[in-house]
Parts: sequence; structure tokens; C-alpha cells
Amino acid sequence: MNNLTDTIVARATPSGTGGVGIVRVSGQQTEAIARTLLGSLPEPRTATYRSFRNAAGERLDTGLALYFPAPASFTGESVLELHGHGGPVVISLLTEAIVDLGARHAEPGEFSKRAFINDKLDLVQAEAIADLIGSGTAQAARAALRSLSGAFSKSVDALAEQLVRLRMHVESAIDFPEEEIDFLSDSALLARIDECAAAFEILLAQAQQGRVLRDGFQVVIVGKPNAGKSSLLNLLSGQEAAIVTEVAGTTRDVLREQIDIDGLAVELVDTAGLRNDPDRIEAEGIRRAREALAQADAALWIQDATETEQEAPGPDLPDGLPVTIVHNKIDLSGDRPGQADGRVYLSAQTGEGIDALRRCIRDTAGYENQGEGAFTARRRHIKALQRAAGHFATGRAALEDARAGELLAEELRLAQRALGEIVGNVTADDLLGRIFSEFCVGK
Ligand SMILES: Nc1nc2c(ncn2[C@@H]2O[C@H](COP(=O)(O)OP(=O)(O)OP(=O)(O)O)[C@@H](O)[C@H]2O)c(=O)[nH]1
Ligand SMILES: [Mg+2]
Repeated sequence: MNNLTDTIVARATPSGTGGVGIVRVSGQQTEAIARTLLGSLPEPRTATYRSFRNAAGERLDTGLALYFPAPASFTGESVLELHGHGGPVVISLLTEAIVDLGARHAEPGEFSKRAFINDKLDLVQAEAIADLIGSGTAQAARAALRSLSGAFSKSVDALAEQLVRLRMHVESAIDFPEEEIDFLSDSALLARIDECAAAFEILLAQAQQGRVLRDGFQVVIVGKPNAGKSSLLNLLSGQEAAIVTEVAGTTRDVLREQIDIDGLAVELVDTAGLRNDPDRIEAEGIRRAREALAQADAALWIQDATETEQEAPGPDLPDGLPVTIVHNKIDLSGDRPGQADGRVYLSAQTGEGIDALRRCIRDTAGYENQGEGAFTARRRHIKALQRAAGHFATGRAALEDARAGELLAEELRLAQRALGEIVGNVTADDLLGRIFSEFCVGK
């Protein structure tokens, strides 16, 4: 990323037309730019109606100016916000005028990156901004807001704090070798270790939930031709998204529909029926179905309940992918709707049994609507948490098996470091680059 001493500018509202368009400026030259653009510096944190003029004194627009002197701003630098009219041309004239006055166009996420560098946000909170903007369900948005308010960071910090206290205990034991064994068999120490282990478990479970909330859950519908896959997609999504006919081999493309199950964003993927003697187009469809399966979080294997010979889920399913067998067309077969022996019985035509399938998808995702308690998390966080938990477990074993206090101390140090990566206490530059480049410009 570019130099942090540059003054940056970007539109903060989406491109296209709108009632109001906001342009944001941040950096050392903000005051100077504001003086030229507005004639004088507006009162801090007070909406002031002004004309926006370029260096030549031409009026480009009128609107509200908001000035936040450093460090009391989103980025921690002096920030100017201009609320003008939301037309693409007006806004681009305004940003270009600001570039002429010495700013440069901001890169994606650069405002948030500066907020992070100036300690306005930790890394989890900065990521939560992007998650809030990109959230797919109301629950995901609420959870992202909780991460932004620091709920996740606080849990991580609390766990790190527990590790620090453990380390202090263990390291003081190491400093007094003649009493080391007593120190290390101390029941207070063992109780602390158990507490930490429990805290790791809870946080990991919460973070995994948070990951599903953020990224959603992808479910691929597969089975033999005519089993009713497309009918099921239509039923779950509440619209005639896929073509349904009595002809085997109707679906050839991969179709995707977003649905919301109690706040869990689920992407359903309908695929071509899998069979051995497809025509050429269908064969391509089957290839794509396999591709979709490789990306999936779970699969539904649809069977026609009226068929006497049931084929088991085929070799097309990747190892380790959770698969639910669904018996469809129970209106014809007479089976009872609902879940039994891990299978779901339903009718995509009458809708009987569909709630059992929704519950089943939710359970497979390990999703419970936690309401106010949830926060969003990312794969990156889970990996770091797992690494921390791994070090902790290794250290604990070293203590229990060999009374090896020094090994425990070292593993605790590594665990604490891994936790530090989550909130950004220790982070490699390339990681920062990767995280912030996924943001939208202007954030
Ligand atoms: N009676 C009954 N008919 C169903 C049910 N579900 C699907 N069908 C019928 O079964 C036929 C095939 O349905 P589709 O949804 O197109 O099946 P598909 O698995 O998508 O088939 P392909 O795309 O060809 O692989 C259609 O005639 C549907 O109306 C059901 O629950 N009950
Ligand atoms: Mg189909």
C-alpha cells in the first residue's frame, strides 16, 4: 500500500445516483484542502452548509461540510466529509478538485487501515466493518456490529489475559527450581489450566458460528435425474427459479439461489442429475455438478421415494462432505414426513416435511440462532484460534506427562502470540495488505 503520510480522498457512498453523495478526505493536508475548497475551515464536528469550489474558485456543488480534526476522527487523522448531491459527475468533479489540491485517490480499505494503524480499531473490528457492509442476513449484520463494538476482541483479549496469568505462575515456578515441582502441582495452577481449556473451547465454537454467519453455508443438491432436485430448490427458495419437467435430464446448468434459514444465509445449488449415459450437454452439467460439490459445505442426496431400488450416494461425493439423504415424493410413496434414521422424508410437491429439512440444514451447519450473543468471525480467526488451542494443549500435556514447566511456558507464549494475531497485536505486513484490499474504496 501507498505512503501513510499522503492525504487520501474517495467517495464514501456507492457509485451511481442518489440523493446525497459523500466524499471523504483524510490526512495532513485536510485543513489546507478544506480552506481552499470551502473558503475557510468549518467549526469542528458541526454540519456547515457551504459551497464546494475548486482551486480556480469555480463552484462545483453545495452541501454540508463536516470537519473532524485529528485525532478525534474515524482514521485518527484530520478528516473532512463533504455531503453533496449524489450524481456521479458532480462527485467525480469534486474528488478530482481535491486531488488537484494535493490528495490522492484512496485504495480499497485505506481509511480503515489508517484507523487500525492509529489504534482507533483493532484488526477484528476493522474486519467487522467490511463484514457489516457485506452482510447477507439481518442476523449477520447484527453479529458484525457486535464484533465491531468489540465483543469478539474482548473475548480474545480475556483469553489472552488468562494465558498471561498462567505464564506468570509457571515462569515464577521455573525461577525457583528447588520449589518448582510444588509450584507446578499446585491445584490453583491446574484449575487455571482447566479454565483456559474451557475458554478455548467456548471461543472456538462461537467463532465457528460466527464464520458461518458471515460466509453463509453452501448446500449442493444432487441425485439421479428426475428425483425432484429442482422442485426442491423451488420450494425452498419460494420461487420458480428452476425448470421442472417430467423429462429426466431437465437441468443441465448449475443454478444458485440464496435463502435465509433463521438468519443463516444458505446458498442452494441445483445441479444436473447424475447418471451414466448422459448426452453431451448433460455430461458438461454433470462435470459442473462435481465442481460445485468440491466447493460445498454440505450436500443433499435426493432420492425418489417411490423407486424400489435406491442407489446409495455415489462416488461423486467428496470425502468428508456431510451428506443428508432426502426421500422425495412421499405424497406418492406414503412415507411419513419428517426426519428418521438421519434421513429426511418430504414432498417437494406438497411441501410436507420441508421444515424437517430446514432444521437438518441448520443442524449440519452447526448453527443456532444465538440472537444477541453472536459475533462474526473469519476463517483467519478460526485458524489462529486453533493454532493457539494446539499450543495450549501441547503445553498442558507437557506439564501433565512430564512436569515440564519450561515447555509449558514456551507453548503458552506461542498460544498468546497466535491470539495476538487475531486482534492485530502481532501481524505481518502482507496480512494487513490482504485484509484491507478486500474492502471497498472509501471505507
Ligand atoms: N408427485 C410428486 N412429484 C414430484 C415431486 N417432486 C418432483 N416431482 C415431479 O418429478 C419430476 C421431476 O422433477 P424435477 O424437479 O425436474 O427433478 P430433477 O431432479 O430436477 O430432474 P433433472 O433436472 O432432470 O435431473 C417433475 O415432473 C416433478 O413435477 C413430489 O414431491 N411429488
Ligand atoms: Mg432439475
